[in-house]
Amino acid sequence: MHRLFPTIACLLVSATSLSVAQTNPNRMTWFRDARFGMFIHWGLYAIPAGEWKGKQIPGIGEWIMNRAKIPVAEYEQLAKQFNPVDFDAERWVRTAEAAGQKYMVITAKHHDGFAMFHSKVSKYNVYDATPFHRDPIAELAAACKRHHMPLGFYYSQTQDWHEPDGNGNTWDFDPSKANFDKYLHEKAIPQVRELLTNYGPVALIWFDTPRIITDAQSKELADLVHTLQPKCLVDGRIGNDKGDYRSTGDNEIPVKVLDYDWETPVTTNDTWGFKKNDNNWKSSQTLIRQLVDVASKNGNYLLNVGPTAKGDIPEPAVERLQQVGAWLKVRGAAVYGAKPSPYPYEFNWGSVTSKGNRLYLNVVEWPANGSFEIYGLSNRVRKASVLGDKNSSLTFQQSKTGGHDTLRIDVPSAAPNSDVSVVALDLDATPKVNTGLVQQPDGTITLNCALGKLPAETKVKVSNRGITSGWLDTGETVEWDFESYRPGNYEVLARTAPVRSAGGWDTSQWEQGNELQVSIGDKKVEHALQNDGTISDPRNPLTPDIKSRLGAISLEPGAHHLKVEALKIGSDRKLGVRLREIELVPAGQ
Ligand code: FHN
Repeated sequence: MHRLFPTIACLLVSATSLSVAQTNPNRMTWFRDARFGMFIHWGLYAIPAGEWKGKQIPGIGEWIMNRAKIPVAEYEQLAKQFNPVDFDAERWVRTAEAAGQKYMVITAKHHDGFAMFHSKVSKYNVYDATPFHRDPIAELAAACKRHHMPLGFYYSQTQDWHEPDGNGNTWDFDPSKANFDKYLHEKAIPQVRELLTNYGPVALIWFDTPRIITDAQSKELADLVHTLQPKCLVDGRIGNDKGDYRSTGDNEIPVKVLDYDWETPVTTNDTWGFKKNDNNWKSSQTLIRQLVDVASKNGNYLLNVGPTAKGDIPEPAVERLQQVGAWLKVRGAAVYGAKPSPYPYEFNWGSVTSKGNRLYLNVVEWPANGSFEIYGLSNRVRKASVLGDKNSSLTFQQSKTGGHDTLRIDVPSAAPNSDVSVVALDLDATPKVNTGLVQQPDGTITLNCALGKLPAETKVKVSNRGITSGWLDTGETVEWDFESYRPGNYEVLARTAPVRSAGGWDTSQWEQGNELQVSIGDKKVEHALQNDGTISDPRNPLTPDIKSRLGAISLEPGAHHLKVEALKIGSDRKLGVRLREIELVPAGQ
């Protein structure tokens, strides 16, 4: 059995006292412009591809060792079979390029502890332990260099199921005996040093699952990276807030524009590492929509592929990447180097990106009636056109009715693109919009918890996706100010989310019985949450929400204040109120 080989002296770089931002403020520029990258999960787990000893193992493919509790001695044997004869680094880079991806990140070492590069630190690596006897990371680095494609390395710094001192393997080793600091200094740090020394300029190191890593250890790692390669970025999952940018949860798209640099890793199907029976591919429309939505909120979209044990990126993934690339070829201006939406909230019809005096309306739900409306833009519009159509010039009207700015654009009745059509607006100056919460042209008023106010003293937290947690007490509240423009009766709907279960997000981890009161001034409705229908969120399709009708309220046009309060926590399972938003929908709509 290969064991940890501490053959390289651990020369620890002394911690610099300067902060990251002070040493290299421009490190982020390329990343901000790129917006779209390729993530590659490739390792020994591609051989079992989700099946062990004839049994399908639930969960993501690269976790098979953990999920099936495969002993190190058995899992190691996979190395002897690893011979990806189809691997062609050039082809992978060309695939990423054709998809319009501007950087690539590959698993140099995942939680299984197997290095996909020629490491001198541990013989448990692709060069020494397999019949392949090549260094795919070196080949990929060379191909990326030829194509000027920034390349980053994923490195699992805490979990290492191959090592007694690494974190996570409880089936071979006794965690109480693990010396994580020894592991960090004898394997992780020396291997990160190899990656940053032997493969040319590294765009970023993608650490993952920080778990037990301490503040000092995260800092030591980040300092090592920045000392060896000052331009190399460190992702947010290094832990303890020591990254150059923040990482969201897997497949998680935040609900609002964030004023810092961030990235979301996203699967093309459900797994990261190849799994032969996972055919739950996202449509190219979903991928394109997510990409522009992420850009509209100031983020980067790192889209994963899981190559097979032979070294091929699965065909359904390649097809989708080509479709995304074809879309970007025409409409990339709305994504690359784009700044986020000036509106803080989401639109039902799509998303907004911006660049200088231009706004891009990225429309998924193209209006059937030939008229597209948006409120709250106070600039003069000089021109409206369909991006990608040189001859396009759309007529439009701007008005100030009922005290609010309305832009109405006459659009063709058929969507210019079946995935996401982009309308470019040339403005008289940089975009100026009403950032308050307002009724939308379709009549709906959406009040997401991420944009609401919580009391100064509260146990409730709001996630990136705008969902409350820790709401286990009555009396807790969320409040919003908003403006409505149309008089009438409105249905009051609560949208709540289940808790994640072992199998992912499903509605089994949701419970009814919590009772909410919604008040707008002296008008009130109250009702227990019941399941009136499941809605899948097109931005986060893996995560269903549940709609509950709470009653109806009449509204006059004007400024309003809405408060939602828990009157009863009827929760036996103590899942609490997982409120995402209150929606007001014109009655009968
Ligand atoms: O446990 C890993 C998982 O295998 C995969 O690498 C993802 C990618 O973001 N990260 C971890 C879970 O969040």
